[in-house]
Amino acid sequence: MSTAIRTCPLCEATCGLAVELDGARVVAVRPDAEDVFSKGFICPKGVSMKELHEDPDRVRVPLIKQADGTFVEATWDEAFAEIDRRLTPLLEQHGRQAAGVYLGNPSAHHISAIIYSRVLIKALGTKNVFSASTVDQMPKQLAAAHMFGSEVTVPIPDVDRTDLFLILGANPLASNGSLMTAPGMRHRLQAIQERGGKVIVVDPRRSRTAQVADEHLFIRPGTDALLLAALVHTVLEEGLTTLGRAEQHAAGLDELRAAMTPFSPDAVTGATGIDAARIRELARELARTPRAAVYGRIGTTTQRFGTVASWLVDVLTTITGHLDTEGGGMFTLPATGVPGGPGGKPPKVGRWASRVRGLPETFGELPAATLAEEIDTPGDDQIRALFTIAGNPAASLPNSGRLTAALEQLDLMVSVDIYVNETTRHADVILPAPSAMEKLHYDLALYGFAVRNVANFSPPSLPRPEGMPDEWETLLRLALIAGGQGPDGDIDALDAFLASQTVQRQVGDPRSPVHGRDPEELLAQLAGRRGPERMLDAMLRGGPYGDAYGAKPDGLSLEVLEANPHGVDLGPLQPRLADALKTPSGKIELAPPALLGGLPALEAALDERPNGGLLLVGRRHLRSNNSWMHNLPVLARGPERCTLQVHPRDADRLALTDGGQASIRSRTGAVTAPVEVTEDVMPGVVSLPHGWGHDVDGTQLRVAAQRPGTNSNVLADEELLEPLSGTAVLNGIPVEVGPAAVPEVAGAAAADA
Ligand SMILES: Nc1nc2c(c(=O)[nH]1)N[C@H]1C(S)=C(S)[C@@H](COP(=O)(O)OP(=O)(O)OC[C@H]3O[C@@H](n4cnc5c(=O)[nH]c(N)nc54)[C@H](O)[C@@H]3O)O[C@H]1N2
Ligand SMILES: Nc1nc2c(c(=O)[nH]1)N[C@H]1C(S)=C(S)[C@@H](COP(=O)(O)OP(=O)(O)OC[C@H]3O[C@@H](n4cnc5c(=O)[nH]c(N)nc54)[C@H](O)[C@@H]3O)O[C@H]1N2
Ligand code: SF4
Ligand SMILES: [Mo]
Repeated sequence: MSTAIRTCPLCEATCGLAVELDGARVVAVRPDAEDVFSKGFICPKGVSMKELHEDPDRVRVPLIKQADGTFVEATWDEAFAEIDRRLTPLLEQHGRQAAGVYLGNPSAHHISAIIYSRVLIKALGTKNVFSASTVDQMPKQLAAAHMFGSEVTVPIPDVDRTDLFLILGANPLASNGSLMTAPGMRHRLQAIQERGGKVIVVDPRRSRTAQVADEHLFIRPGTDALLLAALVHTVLEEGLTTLGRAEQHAAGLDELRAAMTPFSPDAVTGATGIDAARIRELARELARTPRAAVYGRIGTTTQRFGTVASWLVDVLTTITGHLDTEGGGMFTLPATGVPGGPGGKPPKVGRWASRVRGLPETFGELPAATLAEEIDTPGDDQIRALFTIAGNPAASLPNSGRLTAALEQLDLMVSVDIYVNETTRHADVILPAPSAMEKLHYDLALYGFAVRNVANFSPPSLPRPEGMPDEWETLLRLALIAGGQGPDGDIDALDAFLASQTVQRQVGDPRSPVHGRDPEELLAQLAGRRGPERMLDAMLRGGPYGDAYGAKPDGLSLEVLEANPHGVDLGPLQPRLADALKTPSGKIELAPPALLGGLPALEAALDERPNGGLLLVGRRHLRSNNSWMHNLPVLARGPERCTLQVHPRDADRLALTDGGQASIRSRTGAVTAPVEVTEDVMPGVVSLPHGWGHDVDGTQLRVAAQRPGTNSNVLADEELLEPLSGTAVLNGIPVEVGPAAVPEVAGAAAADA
């Protein structure tokens, strides 16, 4: 028996796991009590890592689709040869834009995918790049880029030191936090209350987090930007503005004041459903509490005013004196961070547009909601070959019906994935990744959004099965094929080139601690490592806590992390505004013109009133993970989770009964779902979780298929986009609901359509 210590890769909380092993068999997964960050917290999904590793449905060898539509097992060489045989002539004939890529959520959690899918994209040379970002956090990144100069400079709520925590559209007790890496949110929220502080939740549902909060305010879906504007308005109007550390850095306060004029608390109360006096008092509370943090997540980003709402969250933080201060919104300094300072460029947006709808690119990506039309609309540069990497777009993107049909139309589809699911069943070749237990892990992205500065590296806990390449090797092989070097290209040469590029960048950066050093000397110090290990070592050693390749012997390197399996705590967040700011002006832009452009539409929303129609919102459950962990018995058991929550008043009005079936209809489709009558949703709002609908043909998800649920993205409309960031409106979808006549059949038909 032995114990392997590793970080859970399943959500953003980065909990420490202790994996008990008997040889190569996983006996159990327990919390790592000594983890410097999670300190023994884990959730049921962490425990399910054992079942995930053992899941007989998990794909372990490459699969190639036959002419009759069935998959057969293939060797890795056969699989890569097949991809080369089909991709290379396709790109020659139709050009580089004929390839598309969708990067799914787990690819943000795995260092291999973060680093090496970029290499594949570059090798493909396509602008048709899509990811989960535009059904998720893109508005926050866009707002941050305009205000602070970089899409990763997002203020993180300093939960461990705050005394007033205003949460909008997030349910960290179910999601375990997002763009706020903080394992054990329940304890952290409790600690706020124990030190006399307060948690306030704004949500159209009384979520688990709302239930433990000191106050919960129901808000009409999609109106957070109005509420936030009224809070900003009040602070400015009542002379409560304090900039604190932002004082010498803030620009645009006058423009902001002028822009906020229409949004008084009295003006927004009718549309938001929140009492004007409460809005005024909340603004005062935020302004007078020395340590207060404002945080908005999915409910404020995947909605019609996502970017304006995200901007106003950070504006509110700034003008109440809480930016860059303890207990407020602070900037994490991750161990792999790059030096900041002046010399910023404007946000990289709008450099190209999508082919069909002409929607602008944001940070190198097109709106994921346009993927279907880019495949199904004939013409030059139509997507004919699609790569999905750790993504299940058929379940996760709006208008699943249309996207599902589009996937069938592709000339070639390659999926790097571990299941045959709603998406990968359409693939021509499925290339599996090793089990999470067989991979190294470092949260390259998420440690940049953590509530403490931490670093934790996990080596593989188990060896990979014979012949199974690591995920980064698969991605590099695909890149070599895409670059025209055939299925047997030299991965190691490409890998060495990438490492040398990284080191060149470090020595060429005047702000780097290794500026001007000899790149060969640095590379020699990385010798003996390959792939993501070498890249990570380079980033750590050239990073803000690094050993500067030997120049600072006490500094971090991968070796130091290897010697500290429970992680290295680099301390609480520190003020670092001047260093973090990267705008061209060197200022915090409180009123960037691009974001002001979102205000006329917001002003028009002031006149909206509930009209008897229903708005659909989503929700998450602790035992579910987006579209893909429903095949694990330990998580799947318990009550039905894919239910339509309806307020009793609406249930009465619509003749819906608890436990009965409802039919839910939008512009794009119709599904049925079991009804859960509950006062936990506000009248006029219904809630259905996403990521379900496992009853389609051709998947290999035996456990999930037993209780498939219904795919809420049949209802989400690919035409409803937040205009500034191209993010899909997944919350606040107009729907019609009634009792279902023929329950099962209607749901299956719509999801399959
Ligand atoms: N209606 C509605 N839709 C939503 C949302 C919502 O709130 N409402 N949320 C949106 C959000 S925030 C997100 S992030 C997206 C997520 O949507 P996706 O980007 O589609 O990600 P997941 O649903 O998590 O699916 C993960 C995929 O990765 C595979 N996978 C798991 N582990 C690995 C691995 O180690 N390697 C590889 N190669 N593959 C792996 C799984 O089998 C699965 O196919 O959904 C979005 N869609
Ligand atoms: N257990 C579990 N954990 C997860 C995931 C999962 O699927 N399951 N997914 C992961 C991913 S990919 C992400 S991005 C994060 C997301 O993390 P969170 O943002 O915390 O996501 P949710 O739990 O969906 O909480 C969103 C809340 O917004 C509310 N809401 C809906 N519309 C509105 C609105 O218009 N205004 C306001 N104010 N609120 C609204 C919903 O009722 C819901 O309570 O979670 C991650 N963690
Ligand atoms: S909270 Fe997230 S990181 Fe922690 S154990 Fe659960 S799934 Fe894993
Ligand atoms: Mo997400």
